[in-house]
Amino acid sequence: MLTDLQNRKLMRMFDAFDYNKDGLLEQQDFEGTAANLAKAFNVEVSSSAYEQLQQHMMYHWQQLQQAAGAGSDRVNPESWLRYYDSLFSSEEATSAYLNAYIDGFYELWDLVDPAAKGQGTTLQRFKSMYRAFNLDEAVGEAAFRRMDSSGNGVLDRSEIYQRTMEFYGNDPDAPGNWMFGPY
Ligand SMILES: [Ca+2]
Ligand SMILES: [Ca+2]
Repeated sequence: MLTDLQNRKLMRMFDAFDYNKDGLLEQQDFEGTAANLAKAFNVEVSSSAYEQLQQHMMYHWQQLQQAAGAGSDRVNPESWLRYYDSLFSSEEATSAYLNAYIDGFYELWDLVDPAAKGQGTTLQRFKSMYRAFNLDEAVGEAAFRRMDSSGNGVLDRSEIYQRTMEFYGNDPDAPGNWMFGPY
């Protein structure tokens, strides 16, 4: 059972992905977010990176659609929360999910921002991601500073893993709670 804290954070994430703000997740939200990511990172619309980015986001949508929406073309908040509740049924399941998620996240960085290949989650990249989600960049910077526990201006893989684990977890004071801003 998800706690109130987990529900609030997961709904922040839901809202970030709900590009057209109609309270449901659909394919067009993922297309819109892909287009926004491309814009935030100056990826040209006709490039192969753009096409890969669209495919990447479509893959995420299809995974979500199958798992949470039972094949429906819309995912509502209740299904979204139920999906995460079942994902976190065991520590092993959570860890397997997170590792795959973070691999995808790192591929995405290097796809949209090849100039900084292998640099992980820099402040600049994090702020651009916030912009792509139509979130306030200043809030993104504050969130990043909280989450960068080593203070070196980069969220490296172990920090991302830890912060993401915290985002899905249940510690009210964990810095990872800030992944998508105030909650
Ligand atoms: Ca939507
Ligand atoms: Ca760091």
